Amino acid sequence: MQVDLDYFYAQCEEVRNPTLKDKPVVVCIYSGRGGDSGAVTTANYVARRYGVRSGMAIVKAKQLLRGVDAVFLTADLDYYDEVSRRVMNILRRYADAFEEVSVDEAFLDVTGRVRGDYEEAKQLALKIKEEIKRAEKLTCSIGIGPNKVIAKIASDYQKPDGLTVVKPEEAAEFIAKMDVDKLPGVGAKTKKVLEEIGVKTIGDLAKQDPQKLVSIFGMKIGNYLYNAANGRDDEPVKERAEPTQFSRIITLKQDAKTVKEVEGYVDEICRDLYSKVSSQGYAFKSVSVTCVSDTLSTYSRSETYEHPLDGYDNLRAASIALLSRLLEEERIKVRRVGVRVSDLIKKRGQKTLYEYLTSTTE
Ligand code: TTP
Ligand code: CA
Repeated sequence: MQVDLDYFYAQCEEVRNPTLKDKPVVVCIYSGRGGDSGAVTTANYVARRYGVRSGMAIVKAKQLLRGVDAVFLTADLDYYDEVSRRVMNILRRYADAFEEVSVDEAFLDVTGRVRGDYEEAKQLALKIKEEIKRAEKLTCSIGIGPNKVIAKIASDYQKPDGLTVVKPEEAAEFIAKMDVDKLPGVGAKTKKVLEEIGVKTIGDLAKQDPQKLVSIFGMKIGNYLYNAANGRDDEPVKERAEPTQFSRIITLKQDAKTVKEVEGYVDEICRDLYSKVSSQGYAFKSVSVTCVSDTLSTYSRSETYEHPLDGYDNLRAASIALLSRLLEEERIKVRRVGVRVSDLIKKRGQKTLYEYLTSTTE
């Protein structure tokens, strides 16, 4: 089951101020550069009818809503986090295994408690929706399916306040007519490559020769695409007790195009991240750098190393190398830059470098 809260930030705002409900509500992050510089995080469905979307410039949203009695609010991320934590605590109780995906999305493995029965799963989903409504006054959309890919697509299928149940035998047909980018993990780039080989819908993708997909995308992604398009996916719902990553992102004082201009920010982020990661006793094998452009598109580059990295200098060097690659390949104006370390390795006590490497490569 996937549970996804509807128009989350904006709905949180409606909850604490119900008089907003019938008006277009737009939740913004202002860039701090004065005026209306900044972006829309999300909007309620009333505002969406006017064309307002996540990621849009605030100025654009104001144009779309000119002459309308609309409400523009500054995002209150602490408040949304607090609501999120309470909702997640409710959801967790309904799951055999629980995976929090983002602030407003989670996977619940309910197979055991409904004994694999889809009707029972549906009743459980209705109960969950009711409880979230009663406790937090929030609506959500739930998708139920035989695996995470189908559940995710199903939760997006009817929104807001939706409930979509897809049985195993219906899975492939349910997704076949959808555009290929409805498949989780298929972004603009993959979509373009697929278009070049004549794939527009998920059904087109399902009919491809899996070998051909592997030759284009590599083993892991090629196989994923082929199986997922056929409604198959065996990724488990993963509990995340231990942290899986550490990250930080900051907004530049001025949009920038070169590594030199962004370098100082990366230093600051790496220093901060490294102190967090090392104080909690982790080393890491993957580093990723993300840039958000002036048009609010997100670009990332990441690298996974054979042996764990440790040390501020190494983190900084890896981040700068990724940033250089990104800025060379994408000619963008950078508005925000972030670094993430993941594939964390718990360091047990003080080990020599040798012990360390052998303990993590067995
Ligand atoms: P989403 O689940 O993508 O969107 P949503 O909950 O606003 O709307 P929907 O009803 O379609 O599910 O994102 C969850 C929250 O994350 C969203 O409320 C605000 C935040 N967000 C951003 O800050 N920037 C973005 O570009 C997006 C897509 C979301
Ligand atoms: Ca949502």
